[in-house]
Amino acid sequence: MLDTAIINKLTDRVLHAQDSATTMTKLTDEHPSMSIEDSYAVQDELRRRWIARGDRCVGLKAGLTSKAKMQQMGVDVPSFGILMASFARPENSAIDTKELVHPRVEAEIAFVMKAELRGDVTIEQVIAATDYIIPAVEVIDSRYEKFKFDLVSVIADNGSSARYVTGGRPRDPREMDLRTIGVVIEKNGEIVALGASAAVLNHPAKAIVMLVKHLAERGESLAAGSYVMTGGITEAIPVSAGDSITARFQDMGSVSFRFI
Ligand code: OOG
Ligand code: MG
Repeated sequence: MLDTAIINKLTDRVLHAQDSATTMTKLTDEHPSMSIEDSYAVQDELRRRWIARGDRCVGLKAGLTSKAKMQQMGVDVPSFGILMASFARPENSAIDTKELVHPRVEAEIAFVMKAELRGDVTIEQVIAATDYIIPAVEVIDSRYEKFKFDLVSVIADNGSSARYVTGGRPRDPREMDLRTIGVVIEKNGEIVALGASAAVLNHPAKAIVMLVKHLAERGESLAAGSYVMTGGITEAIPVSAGDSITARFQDMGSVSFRFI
């Protein structure tokens, strides 16, 4: 385990890259012995700093949960990250690319929890603890050059998290087949990616089963009221200023916004 002084120094570096929309070299280049545990320690310190700035933690994200994403990024283990209130943008808003390095968009199913989950839970328990599910688009923006990283480095960069937009229609997960929700992403009116929700670990609630297990290993639980993004269903789509994005979710409406 890296010592606290090094974790703090690495957090400075990540925060600087995120705040200034600049790239950094992979943290593992300088610290080849860095572990996944160290990366989650950097996330803890990032959260502490964001809260000290007046931000609020609204939930968590799972990433690298679909084959399309794992293949695109060359990583085969899910990652988890923190979602702060300041990352959220309203539907139909304009997202400023000057604040980002090389953004990409991902269509995801988000869960809003109504009961706490802790330890080893089943998909059925996740669904019972869910208030509603809702369409979401995550804007990821790796702070690593050329969007290239390893699992340890990407976790320390909070899973490339940058912005997210939630919208469409909230649905009761007990009224839907969560494996067969069709999703298309349109960029400037053209379909650029499509898939179905089972792409995420055969069932998007499985991402929450894994998240809760990860939290338990760290002595934490998933709090009631948490907003959780379960991971991109398709590969992520690069975007630039001028692009309009609409993600359409079967029986759940759509989420639209643009980049300036
Ligand atoms: C890591 C984050 C992946 C997802 O939904 O799979 C992620 C990355 O690809 O940069 O958020
Ligand atoms: Mg994502």
